[in-house]
Amino acid sequence: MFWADAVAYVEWLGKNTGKTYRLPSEAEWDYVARAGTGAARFWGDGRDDACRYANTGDQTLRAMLEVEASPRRFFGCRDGHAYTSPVDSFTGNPWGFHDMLGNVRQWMRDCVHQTCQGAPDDGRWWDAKEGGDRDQRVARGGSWSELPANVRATAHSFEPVGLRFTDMGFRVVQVDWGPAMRAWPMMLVSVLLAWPAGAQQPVAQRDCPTCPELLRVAAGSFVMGAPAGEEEREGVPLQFRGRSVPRHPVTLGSFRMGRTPVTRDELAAFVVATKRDMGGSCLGLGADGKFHDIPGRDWRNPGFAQTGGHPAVCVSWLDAVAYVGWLGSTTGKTYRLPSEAEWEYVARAGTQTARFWGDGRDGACRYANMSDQMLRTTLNFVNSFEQFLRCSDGHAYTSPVASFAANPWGFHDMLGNVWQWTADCRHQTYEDAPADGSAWGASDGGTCDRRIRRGGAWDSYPWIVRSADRGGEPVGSRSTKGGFRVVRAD
Ligand SMILES: [Ca+2]
Ligand SMILES: [Ca+2]
Repeated sequence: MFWADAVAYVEWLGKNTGKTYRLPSEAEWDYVARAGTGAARFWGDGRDDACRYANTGDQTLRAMLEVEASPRRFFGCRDGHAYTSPVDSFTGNPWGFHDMLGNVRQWMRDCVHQTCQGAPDDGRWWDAKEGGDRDQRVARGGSWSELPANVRATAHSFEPVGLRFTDMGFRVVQVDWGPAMRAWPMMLVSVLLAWPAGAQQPVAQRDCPTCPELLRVAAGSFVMGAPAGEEEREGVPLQFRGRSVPRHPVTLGSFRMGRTPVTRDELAAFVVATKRDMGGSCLGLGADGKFHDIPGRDWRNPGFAQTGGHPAVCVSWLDAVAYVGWLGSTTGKTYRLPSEAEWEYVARAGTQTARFWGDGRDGACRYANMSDQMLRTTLNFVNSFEQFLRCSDGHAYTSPVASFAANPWGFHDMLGNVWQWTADCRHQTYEDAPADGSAWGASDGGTCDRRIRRGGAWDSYPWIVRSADRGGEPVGSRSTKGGFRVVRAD
C-alpha cells in the first residue's frame, strides 16, 4: 500500500475506537526493535540464528529464485518462507514484539533526512524541518527479500510516498494519554513503565583485560518477591513455598554488575595470581544420577567439558568473596558480591513475571540453560518427562556465558546455567527485609554460615528457574552447578 493508505488506516482505526492511533515514529520503532539490546539485531550481532527470529532473504528465497551465485549475499540458513510469513511465525523480541526485523519493511511517520543530525530527542516523529523531504518516508526493519546488512535495528530505507512495494507493510501505535506520560506518546504495550528512569543503552566495560565485563544499572525501585499465585501456578512443591514473601518495595542506588557470571578464564587469573586452594572435591553428578561430593572434582575438572568462556563452577561463597576482594585490590575499585535485592532488581529488569521473558515456559530454551530435553536424554531419565522443559536448549551441563538471549537490561544468564552467590545471610522469608537494596546480614534471625544463591542452574527444574526463587547453601559448599557474578560500586 501507499504510505497514505497506512495513514488512512490508522485514522480510520482512531475514529472507530475513540482512541488515538498513528504510525510509529522512527525513534519509537527503534526503541522497541532494540528492546534494551545494543546489538545489530535483538538476538545478537551474528547471523547464525537469524532463521529463528526473522523472515529474511534466506536460502529458501535463494532456492526459489534459483540464484546460483553469491550464496553469502543471503542469510546462510533456511527460515522456511520465500515471501511473507504469517505474523508471529518467528520468536518475539525480549519485549514480546514479533517481526520487528524481517518479513515486511514498516512505514514510519517520519520524513526522510539523510542523517540523524538535528533529530528530535524526545521520541517524536521528524517532520520536514532540517531539510526533511515529506514526499519520501522512512521504512524500517528489513523484509523477506533483504540481505543480512539490511535486517538490522539501525538499517533505514527511504521510499517515495507514491510507490507501492510487495515487501512493505506497517504497524500501529496507540497513543497513551495517561497522566504521568501526557507529554510523551507511548507504544501499545507499556514498555516504558518497565524501564527504569534514566536507563541508557547498555555499554559494557572491563577494568582490566581479565576482569568481568560490567554493565551499569541505574538507580530505581522495584517490588521484590513472588507475586501472589505464582508458586501455585508454577507447581513449586509445598515445602519450598513461602520463602519469597512478603513482597516489598525496594529502592536502590546505581551500581555496576557483571554482564555474565564470572568465567573460568576470569577465575583462572585469580587462582594463578593468588595460588588460592580451590579444594579437592566438588558436589557433582555421580554415576547414580544423584549429587555427591566427589573427590578430585574442582573448577578445572567439574566432570563435564568446559572452555574458558563457560561460567566458573565449584566456587564456594568464600572463594567468591576472595575473588572480589582480589579484583578490588588489583583494580583499585570496590568490588563485592551482589545483594539479593540487587540481584533480583537486575534479574527482573522491570518485569513482574516469573521470568524476564514472561510467565510461561514457552520459549524458555532461547533464554536460559536449564533442565531441558538435552539434559534428560544425556542423563537417560526416561521417565519424568514433565519435570523437564519440552524443548532442547542444546546444553546438558553448563553453556558458554551469553549463549542465551539477554534480559531487557542486557544481562545474560541471570536465570539458569549456574546458581549465583549473593552477599546475604540466609533468612527464611522477607519478613523485615531491608528496603534500601543492601545485603541482609545476621539481623532478624539471619544464618550467616549459609548464604543465599539465586537464579537456578543447568540442572534446575523450571519451577526453580524464576526471578523470585531463592535458596541458601553453606559458605564452604562447592558445586558443579554453582558460580557467581560480581558487583562494582558505580
Ligand atoms: Ca525468508
Ligand atoms: Ca540445558
